[in-house]
Amino acid sequence: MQSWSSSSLPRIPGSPPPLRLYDTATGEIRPTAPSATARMYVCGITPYDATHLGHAATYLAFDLVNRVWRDAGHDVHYVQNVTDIDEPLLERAQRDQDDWVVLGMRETALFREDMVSLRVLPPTHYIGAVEAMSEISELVGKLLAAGAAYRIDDPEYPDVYYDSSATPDFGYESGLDERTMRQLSAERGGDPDRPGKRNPVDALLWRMARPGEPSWDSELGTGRPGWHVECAAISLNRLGAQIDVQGGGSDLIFPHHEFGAAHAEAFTGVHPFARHYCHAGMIALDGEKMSKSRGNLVFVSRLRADGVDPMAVRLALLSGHWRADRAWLPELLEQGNARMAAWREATRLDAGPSATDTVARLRTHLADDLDTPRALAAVDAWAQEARERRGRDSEAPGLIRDAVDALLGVAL
Ligand code: 5CA
Ligand code: ZN
Repeated sequence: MQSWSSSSLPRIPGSPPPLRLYDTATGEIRPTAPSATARMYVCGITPYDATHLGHAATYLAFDLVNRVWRDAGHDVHYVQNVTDIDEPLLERAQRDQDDWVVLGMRETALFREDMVSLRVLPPTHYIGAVEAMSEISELVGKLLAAGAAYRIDDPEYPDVYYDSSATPDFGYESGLDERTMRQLSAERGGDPDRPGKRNPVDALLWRMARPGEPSWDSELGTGRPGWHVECAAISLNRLGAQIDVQGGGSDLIFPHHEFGAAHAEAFTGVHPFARHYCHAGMIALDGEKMSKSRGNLVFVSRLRADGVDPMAVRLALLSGHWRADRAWLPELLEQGNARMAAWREATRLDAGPSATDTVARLRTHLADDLDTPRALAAVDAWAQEARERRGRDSEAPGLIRDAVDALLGVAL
């Protein structure tokens, strides 16, 4: 699929400390240690509705990872998928008498526009499940051949499932007990109660064609893939057996990322699949997680249509910590607007206080598990002094503007 266009990335003098991030699997904040090329896979949207502020917050968090690595001189090989065939997409298309392909393309196009407006750097590869169909079925075939998968004993629909006992340490990513796994599996697209599975949580790899459902020919029989194996195949084939960061929202910790990792590890034998499993907190509206299925949504495209500056949206979302579950409130947007105006005014002055310390603090806070509240406060302090006409450094406003652009993705 077509990715989206990139905004420029000014180079900032000096160098940042290594990026440390919280890893769900170990429960620790640990340094990332990418080689010259950092590898990141971030789960993309299921395009059955427009991008809401929860999605945007998650993609912004990983955009900062991308920016901090680039600031440290790494190339970033970044892959993102589009789940352009899945149950929710088919259900919505049916509800609205829409064609699922057209629905997916329309919402994906809108997502790209939202990402461009928010200045999210584009992935190197932006891949739809449909266009990756043959590589996905190939991986399922290999997992079957390796004995990591099995066909369920159902003469009508002998679907293929992943055997959770195929890797010795299944469960290491989420660290959940069996009961919780089973519960989350039922809530998040799994089918723990289906008879004939070796383990109730075992995840679907290949669903044989049902009447009226879209399907694809493959050596496994005509059908369509399960959700987790899509991301495993798309990632493995572009980023190799081990990645630096697997990203997504915390609703993907289980089963999605647990199974994605297990599929990849069962195939490659390389452990861990991701050196960091990183999960953004959930954005809530009116006390509940913002979600397409609940319908309590604030759309990025709606805000744009209402004339809201996307940079204020960006600042509003970055004002909270990326891992914290947090509420979206209209006040956040007001604060984002005020901050943007203050920073714009300060960086348009002829001179200001020296920017060296502020840039160093900005880098230090971002490297510390993306501590954006403190990073924003560092820029606030500089902007305040500049507006009080303290300091005579004529280079400083330009340097702050460049640093805010490169590191926070905010164009002033
Ligand atoms: N297509 C799959 C991933 S392969 C999927 O989860 N799609 S999604 O459209 O439902 O979500 C896209 C991304 O936004 C995921 O990383 C998800 O964890 C994140 N997300 C969804 N809702 C929220 C929310 N309320 N707050 C923060 N992030 C969210
Ligand atoms: Zn995914």
